[in-house]
Amino acid sequence: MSQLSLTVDVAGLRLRNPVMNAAGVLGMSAPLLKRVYEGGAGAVVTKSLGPVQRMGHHNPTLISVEGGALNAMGLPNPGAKYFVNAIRELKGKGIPVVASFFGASFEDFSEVAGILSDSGADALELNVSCPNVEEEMGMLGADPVNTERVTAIVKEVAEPPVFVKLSPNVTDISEIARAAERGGADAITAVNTLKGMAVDVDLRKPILTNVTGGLSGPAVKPVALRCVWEVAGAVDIPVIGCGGISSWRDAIEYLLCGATAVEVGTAAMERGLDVYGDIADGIRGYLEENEYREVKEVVGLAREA
Ligand code: RRO
Repeated sequence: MSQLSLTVDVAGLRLRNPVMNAAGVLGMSAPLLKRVYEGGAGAVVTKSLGPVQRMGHHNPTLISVEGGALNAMGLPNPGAKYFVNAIRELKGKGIPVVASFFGASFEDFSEVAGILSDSGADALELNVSCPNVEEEMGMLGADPVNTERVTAIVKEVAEPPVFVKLSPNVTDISEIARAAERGGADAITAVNTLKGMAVDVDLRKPILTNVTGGLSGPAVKPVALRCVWEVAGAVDIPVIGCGGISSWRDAIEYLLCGATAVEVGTAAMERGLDVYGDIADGIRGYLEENEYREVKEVVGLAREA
């Protein structure tokens, strides 16, 4: 029998394999997240939760574009308090839960982190990188001082590890990653969506009601991979890779660049929930074929020139 293990440890969070769903994708209810886990994910990540219920932007909020999808959901969510029961339900089934969250003020970030910490979530993912809202501090993570401050505020109240999810829409992501690390981040998730837009040539108007949206899917992979490369070279905490992963090969590229685990979003919309197990199986096959016994043996190998 093979000794091979897909288990990974992300800042103390032990996962049966390194593949999670990306926040926002299928993370709106306990039954959907349970299906993500049954599809083979190592842990599930919730939609970003805020202090109060939000309806989000008006439709259209999600469209297909060449090479991926463009979304401007606008942080629709039921509110962190309301989602606590869903988190407990998942925990009751033995499913590791990463609770993604945001705030419209520093006080909000602290309050929501406290609620989600008390819910028993296994990790918190601090979203400072939503490209689709302005007044709600979506892009707090464009600034290193704010990133360090909000991370420190959240760390004061959070019991479980805190992953800080960064934006690719910045000049120097390494600087922001180092700021999060200084604030006490336990891991960095890199990256959120790339800001983009699409125009309807017949209506001669932007397609999304919000005008701009976040680009995800295969088109963003080279950019997101470069971000992971830079972040992994800049900090000593684990990095979770996210952006355009739809096959085990994509996932392995991220691991080789220094990611300890990965998140998959858009591919699940196209391929269904088995994509998580398929990618995990593919990682297993790669390790087997190359005679590795643990995922961590390949993490960062492309960096060793
Ligand atoms: O809800 C959204 O519009 C959204 C969020 Br919170 C985010 O972090 N990233 C994204 O592409 N969309």
